[in-house]
Amino acid sequence: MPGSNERAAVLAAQYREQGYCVAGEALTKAEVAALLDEAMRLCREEAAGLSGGAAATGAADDMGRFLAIHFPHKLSPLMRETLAHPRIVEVLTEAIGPNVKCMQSMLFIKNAGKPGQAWHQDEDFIATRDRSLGAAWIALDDATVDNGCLWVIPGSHRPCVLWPLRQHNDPEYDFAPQSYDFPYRDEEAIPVEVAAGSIVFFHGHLLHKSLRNRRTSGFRRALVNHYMSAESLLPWWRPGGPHPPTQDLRDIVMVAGTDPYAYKGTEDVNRPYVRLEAAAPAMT
Ligand SMILES: O=C(O)CCC(=O)C(=O)O
Repeated sequence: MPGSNERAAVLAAQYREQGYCVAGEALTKAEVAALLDEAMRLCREEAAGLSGGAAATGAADDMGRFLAIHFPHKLSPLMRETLAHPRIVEVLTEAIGPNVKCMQSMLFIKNAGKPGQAWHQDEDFIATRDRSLGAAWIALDDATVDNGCLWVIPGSHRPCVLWPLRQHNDPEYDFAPQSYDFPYRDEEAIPVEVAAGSIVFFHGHLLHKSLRNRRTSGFRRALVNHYMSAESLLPWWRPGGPHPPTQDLRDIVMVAGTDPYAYKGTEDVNRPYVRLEAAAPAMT
């Protein structure tokens, strides 16, 4: 068995080369079960009261009526702790650098029948100044082609080009805009099927998408956290702020190393909200 340094170095090399890598069995069954309990609690006790949540239709105890909850780490101490899970930090510090901050989490519920998200690159939505954005996508259920796993185009991060984005009407996907006019064919895309407890790491320029959950019952849940180098400022949208954003958003959580901008302090401005398949909140 490789040590954690060796294991992380191999994964980070894949991340750099292919734009993604998979850490299998990264969370224990008990850790996954605790996160699922917490996901259930958020859906039962918190989601309906969040922005976007009141519009959800369906039974009040049905977690499947929400497509996703954004910023769950602001509602759940366990999800906040998970931002800095050792299996995440060991890979990010190899792939991004020694000083890493997190600015976003998303809890995808994706019940049977719910849509996926069209081709996109995360740096379109969270622009870093040094192209250091990366995601840790934690599978809370086995993710397969038929329940809507991630699809990626390996190597598509390499040119570091952000391809054009447009709205779409494809019912396979939710409202989030779609990248188009990129020089890759659909045949180059591969599904990333993983077991619950695995973590898929992917680069902010990697083209990726997910399809509809085609099963007749059951969820495809994932907790997705976004990270970047703490050396880069984060000119990200803030509630009530200018468009395009000009300031350094300090609504961040350090997960490794030291923060060169610690003297600025931190802030708590982004509020958790619910994402439904058709509603269009300001961010994805
Ligand atoms: O999990 C999904 O369905 C989509 C996740 C995704 O595209 C992302 O986190 O950027």
